[in-house]
Amino acid sequence: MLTSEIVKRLALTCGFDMVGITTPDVIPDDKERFHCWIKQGYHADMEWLARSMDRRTDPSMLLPSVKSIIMLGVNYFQPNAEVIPDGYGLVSRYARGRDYHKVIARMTKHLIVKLKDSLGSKTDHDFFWYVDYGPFLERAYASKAGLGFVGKNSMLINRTFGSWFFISEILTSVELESDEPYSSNYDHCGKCTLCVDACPTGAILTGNVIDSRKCISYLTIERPSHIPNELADKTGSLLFGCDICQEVCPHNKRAVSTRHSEFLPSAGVGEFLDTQRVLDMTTREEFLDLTAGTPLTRPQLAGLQRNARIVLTNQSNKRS
Ligand code: B12
Repeated sequence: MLTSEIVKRLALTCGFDMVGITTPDVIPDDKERFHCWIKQGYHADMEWLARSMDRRTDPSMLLPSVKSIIMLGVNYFQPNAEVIPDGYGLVSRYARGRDYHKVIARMTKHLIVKLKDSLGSKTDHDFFWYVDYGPFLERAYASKAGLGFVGKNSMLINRTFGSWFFISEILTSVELESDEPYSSNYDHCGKCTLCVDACPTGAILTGNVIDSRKCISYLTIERPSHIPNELADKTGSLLFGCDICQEVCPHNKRAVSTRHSEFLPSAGVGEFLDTQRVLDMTTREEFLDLTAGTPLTRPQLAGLQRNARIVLTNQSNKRS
């Protein structure tokens, strides 16, 4: 027999830092919030988000036999160096080491093997997993499974780890005891507006909502085209991704460094990249030599070079 207690013990032994269990019902408030977000155009060019609206808000469309969802968290926090050297661009923390999709996929598959072992080799129970890219509202279900609450910056914030953690999930036909959700009628941010005030482009809106069209993370990672000057001017030395709304968050004062060496700068591209080195690359091979197996493949060479040019311009404007 597989109990919630066994699932949690196995998840921790597989390297997960957080685990919570919840039921797979549609969450009407989150469905509504997601639909409004798309209707407002806050998803920018990420059309794939609008294409999967029904599946994204109803887990039974992903796995018809689903009875429980195991929500998992992996801490990736690491401190920053004091200063960014001139001519270098900053890589956000989540992207400095190996690609978390790959690292966490491995951990999640390992956990499923252990869960199946506990049920016996002849089990006909279903297990289905995602990390990030599946049509699944990860923060909504993770909050329902007790992993954290949604802050004004829309990050899921955990009492122990703050918001510096990745989320993945296993949908299963096994019926498990659920955890208590984080209370949604208590406002954990209170009157604090540090993240809203610190966002250089004003991307954090009322109602714990991000307008991706202005979010530096979107602009430097997902946006396929030119970044308008009025936004590019505000991205400073940020070459890939943005951590500003998490860095200023008081809940992140308690952050503890990750125990996963795969996410450390030494395992990937590092904390800073020499912008000239990025601009000097001419072939896909050179680009992959630098970025293969890391999240930096996402914007491709042209996108990374666009960001590097913006960093150089911003640094030179700052000097003059
Ligand atoms: C699209 C996307 C983006 C977009 C849009 C971000 C956004 N805020 O929506 C962009 C490219 C901008 C982005 C940026 C980042 N992302 Co991103 N992204 C996603 C993705 C694929 C979908 C998010 C989504 O559906 N957004 C639409 C909005 C409406 O949904 P939502 O933010 O999940 O919010 C829901 C709930 O939180 C809830 N909710 C909202 N407000 C409230 C208020 C209350 C009171 C309650 C109870 C609930 C509630 O309702 C919403 C709708 O159901 C998820 C993975 C996934 N499959 O979910 C990762 C994900 C959210 N990203 C993640 C990360 C790490 C980042 C970055 C930190 C990366 C970086 N350093 O640059 C930034 C952070 C920017 C930010 N402040 O959100 C992590 C977040 C982990 C965490 N602890 O929260 C995720 C979960 C990926 C993962 N598997 O780990 N991302």
